[in-house]
Amino acid sequence: MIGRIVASISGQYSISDGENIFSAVPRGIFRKDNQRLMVGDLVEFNKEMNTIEKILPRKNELKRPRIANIDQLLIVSSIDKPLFSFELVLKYLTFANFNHIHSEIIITKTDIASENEIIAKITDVFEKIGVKTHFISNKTGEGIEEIKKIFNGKVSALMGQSGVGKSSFLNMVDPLFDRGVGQYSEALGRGKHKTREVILLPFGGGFIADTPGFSSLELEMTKEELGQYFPGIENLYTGCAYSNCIHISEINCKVKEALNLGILPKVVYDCYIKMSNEALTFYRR
Ligand SMILES: Nc1nc2c(ncn2[C@@H]2O[C@H](COP(=O)(O)OP(=O)(O)OP(=O)(O)O)[C@@H](O)[C@H]2O)c(=O)[nH]1
Ligand SMILES: [Mg+2]
Ligand SMILES: [Zn+2]
Repeated sequence: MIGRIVASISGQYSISDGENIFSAVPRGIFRKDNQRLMVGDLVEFNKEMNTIEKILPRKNELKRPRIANIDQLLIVSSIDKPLFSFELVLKYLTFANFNHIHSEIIITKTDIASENEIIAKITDVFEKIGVKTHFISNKTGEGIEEIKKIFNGKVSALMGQSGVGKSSFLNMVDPLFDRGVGQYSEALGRGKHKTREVILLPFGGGFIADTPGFSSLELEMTKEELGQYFPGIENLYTGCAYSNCIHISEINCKVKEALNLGILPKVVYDCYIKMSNEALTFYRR
């Protein structure tokens, strides 16, 4: 039978065939070939022997969160606690683009936004660079009904820092998910890493992955790649005069032109420059 791995706990895997959940372990052959199973993997399994026989080819795989075969990444970020950061969200968006995975943004905790300006600013910036943004509150339920349809028939993964409300959000989508919810720590400026494992939860004919939060993400990209995948720049760079333009001091640069015309938001360009300074300087072979 063919099924999808939805969870893994110390060498035991839970497999969904779309209706039922089976428990199975990989056959010895996996260890020999050094093949490692991932949540999201489509596998051939033997339901009598409770063994996983084969991994089907993956359409994509991510290291962080560790998951395979997803259709979209939903980047979750809170307005406050932890404080919203354009830099972090743009980094996650770049990561999604680099992996050729569609992404959208979910902004949580609108109920504790001290002013509406930040919501207006976030809306404006991401609208300008063509990324869809959803605003929700897991406390008041604002925006929850509207967002549910984006999950239909897709495998989606939530991604974002600890404490932004990924698990809380899933409980709002379906209370039966019964996800454990952690606490925001003022001292740490983030949550306390409540969710420890990636798990796929069935919803709307597809799945939604709850994932552990993490703050540091190494993009491991060259400066050239950063420009190719950075949101807002990815559609402009081919118009630059120099094919290896990194959009800082070159002449006839489409990116700088868009910035000066107000088409490309300044905050996006500034984050790009900051990340460009941190990016790898060597060329990928
Ligand atoms: N006011 C408010 N608090 C929220 C909202 N969403 C989540 N919280 C709170 O934020 C804290 C962290 O929520 P979690 O759902 O555990 O966050 P998480 O993103 O799953 O965190 P990790 O599992 O550690 O990665 C909890 O105290 C929640 O009650 C929201 O929309 N509004
Ligand atoms: Mg969680
Ligand atoms: Zn340029």
